[in-house]
Amino acid sequence: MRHHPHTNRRTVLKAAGVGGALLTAGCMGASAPTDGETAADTAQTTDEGLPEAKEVDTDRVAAEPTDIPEPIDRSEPREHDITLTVEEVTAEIEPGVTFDYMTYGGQVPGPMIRVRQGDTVNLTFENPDGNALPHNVDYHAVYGPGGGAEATTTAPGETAEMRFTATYPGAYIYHCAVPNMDVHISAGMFGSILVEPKDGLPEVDHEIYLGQHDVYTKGDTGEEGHHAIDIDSMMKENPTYVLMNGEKYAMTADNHGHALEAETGETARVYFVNGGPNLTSSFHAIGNVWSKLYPKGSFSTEPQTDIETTPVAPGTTTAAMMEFPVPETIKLVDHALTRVARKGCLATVNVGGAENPEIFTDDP
Ligand SMILES: [Cu+2]
Repeated sequence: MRHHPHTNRRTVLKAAGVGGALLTAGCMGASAPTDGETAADTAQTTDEGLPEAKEVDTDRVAAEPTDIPEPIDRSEPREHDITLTVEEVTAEIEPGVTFDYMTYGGQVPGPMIRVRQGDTVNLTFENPDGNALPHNVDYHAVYGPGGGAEATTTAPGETAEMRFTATYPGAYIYHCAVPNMDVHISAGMFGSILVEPKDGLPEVDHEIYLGQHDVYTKGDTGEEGHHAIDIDSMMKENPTYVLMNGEKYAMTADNHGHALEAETGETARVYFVNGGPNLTSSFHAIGNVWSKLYPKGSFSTEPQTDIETTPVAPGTTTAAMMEFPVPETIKLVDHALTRVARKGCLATVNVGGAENPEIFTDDP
């Protein structure tokens, strides 16, 4: 899958008009912004003597949907040494709105782990010094206490290790499971582990990795400034944002130029993880259909075919295929559409190529 180039995950922002919270990037629990302080107050003076809005580094948390391990092409099991690192980081939900994320590997969803049924994983779990909170990881692909949560519970500065064998195939979620787990997941602590069946998966031209989750903040949707987590709205399951890959409209042409791209005649398989913590997604591709759907991420049952919308419950990864017979912009959405129109849940795929008027034309 090609996409528009971007420089790197770290995005430099002009912080004019945004409170000092941006200055705490990477430092969970750092001091709150001073009331009334703006970037202009702390602006540097240039050589020309003109004040310039201060440039602030803010981490971009949106996972690159194509930055995933290659499909597996081997017939024997192997071992994997995998390190998963917790990064608490302040980043933008949308331009001008910052939030204290908790992440695996600095991205939402966390890095996709890909193994073959029967493979063994030697996992190193790092909770670096500088983080504020204890964390762990529960893999739904693991037989064992808490899916590994007990073995990996660590305070900042601690590292834990565990080993597991992926005995059953499927697409699974992993997530933080400390006692405050809803807060940690809502702050971004979830990802996917893909356990390929022994015979592998059908070949496709593109693979796309997306994660939805719901975010509850004290601010209103779109209200400029720093947003703290709001337990009240979490209790009511009434999120401020519902996001695809951790940011409002992160995977669209209008936001960081991250629309996905494909050509007519190609195929794609989407891995879609719903972290929740609370909302079930009604996952739909506008202008397309899930030509093959692996219900609830199961690779050991026959796929369903030609499904318009599939429920994806919190704590589930699903896998689904798309074909691209005509050029169009496909919108991948939660079909509870207020979450798309107002709360941020959208990714787009730009399909280029020749028109196919037998299938669709706007000039009959
Ligand atoms: Cu956590």
